[in-house]
Amino acid sequence: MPRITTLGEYIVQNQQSFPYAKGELSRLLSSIRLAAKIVNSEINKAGLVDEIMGDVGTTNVQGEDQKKLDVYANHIFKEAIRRRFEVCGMASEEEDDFIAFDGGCKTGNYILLTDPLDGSSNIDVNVSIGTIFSIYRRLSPIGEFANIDDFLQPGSEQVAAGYVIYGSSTMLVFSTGQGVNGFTFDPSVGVFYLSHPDIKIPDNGKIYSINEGNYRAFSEGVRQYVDYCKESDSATNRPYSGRYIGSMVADFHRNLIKGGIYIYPATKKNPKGKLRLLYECNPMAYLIKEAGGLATDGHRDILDLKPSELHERTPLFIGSKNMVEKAMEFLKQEETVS
Ligand code: AHM
Ligand code: MG
Repeated sequence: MPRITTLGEYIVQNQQSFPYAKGELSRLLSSIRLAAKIVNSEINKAGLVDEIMGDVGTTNVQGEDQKKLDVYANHIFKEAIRRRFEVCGMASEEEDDFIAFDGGCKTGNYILLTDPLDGSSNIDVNVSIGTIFSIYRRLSPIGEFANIDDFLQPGSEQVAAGYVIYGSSTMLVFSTGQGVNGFTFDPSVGVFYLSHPDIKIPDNGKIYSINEGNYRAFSEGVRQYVDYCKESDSATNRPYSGRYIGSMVADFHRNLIKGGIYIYPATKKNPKGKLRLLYECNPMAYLIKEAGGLATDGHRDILDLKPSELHERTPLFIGSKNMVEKAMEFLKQEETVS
């Protein structure tokens, strides 16, 4: 019988191999675990209670309607990390500006960026949603308040990243730079168990995930790649299957396990795409790299992009290595033609 490992045991067993290995990152991961459990419990009730469903009546800084659970998840993650003092500052999709924690500024060596509830348009229809997080070492001196430079680091500087998927099972999937591990939550005992050790994404997959309703607004190269996915070719297992949930965490998670590509490209209306570099693309790019896959903006490695603002967006091509490389070939041809 295989040995069962809980997330708590995993953190204790592996903390010596975590970057900087002083126990701080372990405590921070424990805070995320706690917040994930609380948010999970609330999400599971979403269909029952009108009070926690629907819009809260406000918009976030990017003009999107905020759902009640968006705001709730943001609050829970913020409070879970604020109270532990490992984190000196946090930025979130749901906050206009970054937050510098008073307590954490004296002791916290880390900063955290998060999309507390990604795919939130799916909340009201009982479809999987997720929390995404990204962790860096601070650049500002300890004792001072966190500043914007702490948050505008390239993704290559991340020391850990992960997501929680609230799906048919709830899972916490994360990496501290030594591969990707997935933990499944058993709600009857309130414990995450290591269910998916050392996840590797296949180099080739059979799934493409893109909002094809925007087809006419894509560039010529992206359109040609989508057409390529639909062509018949037994040598490359085409046509691929189109799968698009509209929750990046869920689309990403499926493709990570089965192999596939997720694309949110530039469109005529949104020349920088839709997804946010700092708390959506960078953490997923960090995970995919650790799992043996690839993440680019169509031309450059996502992890090499130097952010210039907190809520900046970027096109994203992420997933199985060979599929992402193929998509990039089409974008390159488009450049040489134009
Ligand atoms: P959100 O953070 O406001 O939920 O937006 C991000 C989501 C992704 O999870 C998803 O893949 C994408 O937006 C869907 O967008 P669209 O409806 O334009 O295809
Ligand atoms: Mg999001």
